[in-house]
Amino acid sequence: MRVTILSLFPEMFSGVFKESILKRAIQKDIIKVDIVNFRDFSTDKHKHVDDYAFGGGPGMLLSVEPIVKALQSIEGFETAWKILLTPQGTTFHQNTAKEYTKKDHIILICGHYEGFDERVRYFIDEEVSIGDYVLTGGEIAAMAIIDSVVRLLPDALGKKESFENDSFYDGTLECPQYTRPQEFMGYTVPEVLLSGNHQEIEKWRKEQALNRTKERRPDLLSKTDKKD
Ligand code: 6GU
Repeated sequence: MRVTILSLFPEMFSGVFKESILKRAIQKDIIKVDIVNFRDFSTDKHKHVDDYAFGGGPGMLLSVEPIVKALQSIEGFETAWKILLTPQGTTFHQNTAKEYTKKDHIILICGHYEGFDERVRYFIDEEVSIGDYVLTGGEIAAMAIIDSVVRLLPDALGKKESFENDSFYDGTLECPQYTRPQEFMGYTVPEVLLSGNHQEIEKWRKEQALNRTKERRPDLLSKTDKKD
């Protein structure tokens, strides 16, 4: 899968792609990441990418031209899935991540400042937000999206990791989990997990996941048929 990021702050990504699962996914050619700084496509001699809003008002808007020129510089941009990151987009969910795993090439456009010239929206496929709060820019949203998509790609996770038990994977939160020691400062591990009875363990895990979801995120259950 190809991932191209349009950003004015490419350095912000240097950490996430150098560690853990994303690093390995790049090394194993599961993803190919390119970062394009759309400041390089400014036609202004001072390399400005933003300007005052027509009609007045505080703050600056990102201009349409550098962004569209940067898009057009990307090989295969016509058929790539172009995502504009803004708090006004539709909310990104686990299902959105699953959908993106089917794409050959996604382009993530990270804004900054007060927003985009509205006409940027003629050149994209989808507008996405990662939740109801405001970030300074789209970069952190892009990292969250890339991370959640890449871990679902075949072979991105090693044998020891898996996503089948992840929260949200089947519409519920994860069940409680324990590792050694069996007792820590008086806190013990539920007996059933030590019983060796795999059927009972499976039943307990399902119940716990469901109870936890009912308690903490009943909204998730109304989206699935897992109520009973
Ligand atoms: Cl995608 N961008 C910004 N700037 N803020 C956000 C967001 C995106 N998603 C939630 N808040």
